[in-house]
Amino acid sequence: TRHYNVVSIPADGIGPEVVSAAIEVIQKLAQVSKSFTIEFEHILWGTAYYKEHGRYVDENVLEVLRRYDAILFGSVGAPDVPDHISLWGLLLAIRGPLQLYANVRPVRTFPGTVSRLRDTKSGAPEIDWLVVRENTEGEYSGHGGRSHRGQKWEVATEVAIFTYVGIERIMRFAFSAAQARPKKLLTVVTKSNSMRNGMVLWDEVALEVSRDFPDVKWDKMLVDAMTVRMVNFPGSLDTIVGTNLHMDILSDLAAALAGSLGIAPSSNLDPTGKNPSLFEPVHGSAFDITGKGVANPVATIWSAAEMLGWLGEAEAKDTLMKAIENVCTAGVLTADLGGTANTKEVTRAICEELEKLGSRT
Ligand code: NAD
Ligand code: IPM
Ligand code: K
Ligand code: MN
Repeated sequence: TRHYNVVSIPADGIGPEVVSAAIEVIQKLAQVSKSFTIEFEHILWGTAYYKEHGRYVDENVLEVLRRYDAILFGSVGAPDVPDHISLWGLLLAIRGPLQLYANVRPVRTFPGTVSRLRDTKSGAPEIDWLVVRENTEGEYSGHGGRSHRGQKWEVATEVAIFTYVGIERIMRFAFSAAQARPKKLLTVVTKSNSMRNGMVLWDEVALEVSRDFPDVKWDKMLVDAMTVRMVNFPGSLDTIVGTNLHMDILSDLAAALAGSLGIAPSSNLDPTGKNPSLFEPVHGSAFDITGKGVANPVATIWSAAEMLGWLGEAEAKDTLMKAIENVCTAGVLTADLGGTANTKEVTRAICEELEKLGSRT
């Protein structure tokens, strides 16, 4: 049996609730599959840590994280700390410096969950997309500044930085991800009509990289028109790639169209394998439901399944995905999906389903 050491950073809001649900499920999976063992170490970086120590993470944050095979993350952000402080203090202090440049966000309508599109007259097919988000540069470069603070003539800049190296590596990742899927279809999203520098470079690099993937059908969309296509012609899309900010926005839209933000997973990958990759739900701290025990744990459980797949446990990942789908089909759903189950009930149902699936093999 293979063994993995994973660091969990539950952090803020519903983060601890959904991360502990995912850990419970993963340990059950390890128990029934018998093909791997896994140990979770918890690091309590987050807003409570910040209030005590004046910083969100320890100074040797990268060195600490590199001791593990993977990172399971919850959410950071609290009502009483400005979001740019908390996010740059913790999550964005990891994604960029660890060069987790590919943020992969699969979006699927599960059986049993109600897609926002399912009952439209267009006969919209179910959604099955792979959103690939550039995760280290662009609008999130952190460059910019403010001058004449507090004056009527104050100027603030937010500089989007796009590099050839940064675009080329995410484009190559997206083309090969598209190639590995049955439809072999990639849509490159930009805004190269109004943004005449970085976005034009994105278009040029897409064309260049496409020549190495002759079997991938690809097209280009402007991000505004893309929102319409996602709603009206969801079946025309498969793999989607775009900038850090554009895909941040479109992945929330995609999650809502597929059913709920509560089921949307993400992998923050270092495809070179030099650094541990980070897995987390797409959603945030969800202040409105924190502490109520009603958060949907599926997004984090699915993220943990992606983590197992990334670590090489493809069979265990498939078993877990099957268990999640069966539980959804059976109607054990949290309120965001129209159900009445709470976090613990969904978690327990998935664990019970794993026992059933395990005893059949
Ligand atoms: P959010 O994702 O926290 O919540 C948006 C809405 O979705 C809320 O109504 C919430 O209740 C609902 N929701 C989210 N996850 C859910 C789940 N698992 N089950 C059921 N409902 C769920 O977004 P927000 O309100 O814009 O952000 C709140 C805080 O979280 C902010 O501080 C923000 O910066 C932070 N945030 C962090 C991350 C992250 O750590 N990766 C991601 C997004 C937002
Ligand atoms: C996400 C979140 C983060 C992002 C925020 C909280 C910084 O919205 O992971 O989608 O914009 O990347
Ligand atoms: K998150
Ligand atoms: Mn987001």
